[in-house]
Amino acid sequence: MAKLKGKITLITGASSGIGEACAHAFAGEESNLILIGRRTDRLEKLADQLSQQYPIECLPLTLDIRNKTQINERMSALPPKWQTIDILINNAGLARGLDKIPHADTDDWDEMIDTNIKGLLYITRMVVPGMLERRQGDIVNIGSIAGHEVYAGGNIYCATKHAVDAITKGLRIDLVDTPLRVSTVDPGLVETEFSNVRFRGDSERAKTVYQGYQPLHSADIADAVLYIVTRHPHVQIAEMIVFPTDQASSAIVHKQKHNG
Ligand code: NDP
Ligand code: 8X3
Repeated sequence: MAKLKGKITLITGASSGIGEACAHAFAGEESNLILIGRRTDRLEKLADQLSQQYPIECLPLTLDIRNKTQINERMSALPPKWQTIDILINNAGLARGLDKIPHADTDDWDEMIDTNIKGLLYITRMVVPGMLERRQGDIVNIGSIAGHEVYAGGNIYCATKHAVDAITKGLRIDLVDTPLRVSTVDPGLVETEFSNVRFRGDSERAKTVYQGYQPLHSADIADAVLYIVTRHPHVQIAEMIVFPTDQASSAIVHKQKHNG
C-alpha cells in the first residue's frame, strides 16, 4: 500500500539534486506533487515523467523563491484542488563561493540570504496557515551540517544554514499546540549540482569536492525525508544529521589519494 496516496507534497528546488530525488521518492509513495524551481523545462520534464510512471498528478510551478510578490501571486492562484498541501519540503538553496568576508562579493551574500533564509520563510508563510486550518501538515526543511558547524570560507552560507536551524526550532515552538510537525534534515556532502553552482560552473573544481570518497546520493536524503513524514502522527523527528560514512564533520572527510 502506497504510504502517501492522495496527499499533496510541495517541493522547492525540485529541478535538480535533493529536491528532484524527493520528487521521485514521494511519487513512488503516490503523493501528488507541486514542483517548484526556476528552470521550467526541467520541472515540466520531471512532472511528465513522474505522472506517467506513477498514478499521481504533478504541477510544475516556475517560481523564484526570492521574489515575495511572485510567490504570493502564484501560490494564491493555485487551483483549489492543489491548495490543500499536506507536506512542505523547503529544499531550494545554494552556496556561492568560498571567499573570505573582507574580499567577498556582497551580491553573493544577498543571493544566499535571500534564497536560503527569506525564500524559505516566504514559502512557509504561504503554506502553513492552510495546514493550521486543516490541522494537519508536515514541514521538512533541508538544512545542512553547515547549520551546526562553520568551516573555512563557509561564513555566510553557514550563517544561512544556522538561520534555517533557528527557524526550524522557532516554528516547532510556534506550532507545539497543533498537530503539525516540523523537522530538519541536515546533510553532509551530497553529490549534486550544489558545488557546480557554488563555483559558478567550474565543473572541474566542483568534481574535486566529491573525489576520493563515497559522497551521499540525493536519494539518500530523500529517503530520510520520506522516513520523517511516514512516522506515526505522534512522532516528530526534530532533526536528522546525515553524513557519508567517510565524513565525521564539515572538515573531516576520509579521502583516498586520487590519481589523475
Ligand atoms: P542543487 O544545486 O542540485 O539543487 C538546488 C535546487 O534549488 C535547484 O532545484 C534550484 O532550482 C533550486 N533553487 C535555487 N535557487 C532557487 C530560487 N531562487 N528559486 C527557486 N528554486 C531555487 O543542490 P542540492 O540538491 O544539493 O541542494 C538542495 C538543498 O540541500 C540546498 O538547500 C542545499 O543548501 C542543501 N544541502 C546540500 C548539500 C550538498 O552537499 N549537496 C549538503 C547539505 C545541504 P533552479 O535553479 O531551477 O531554480
Ligand atoms: C552543503 C554541504 O559541506 O558544503 O551544505 O556545507 S557543505
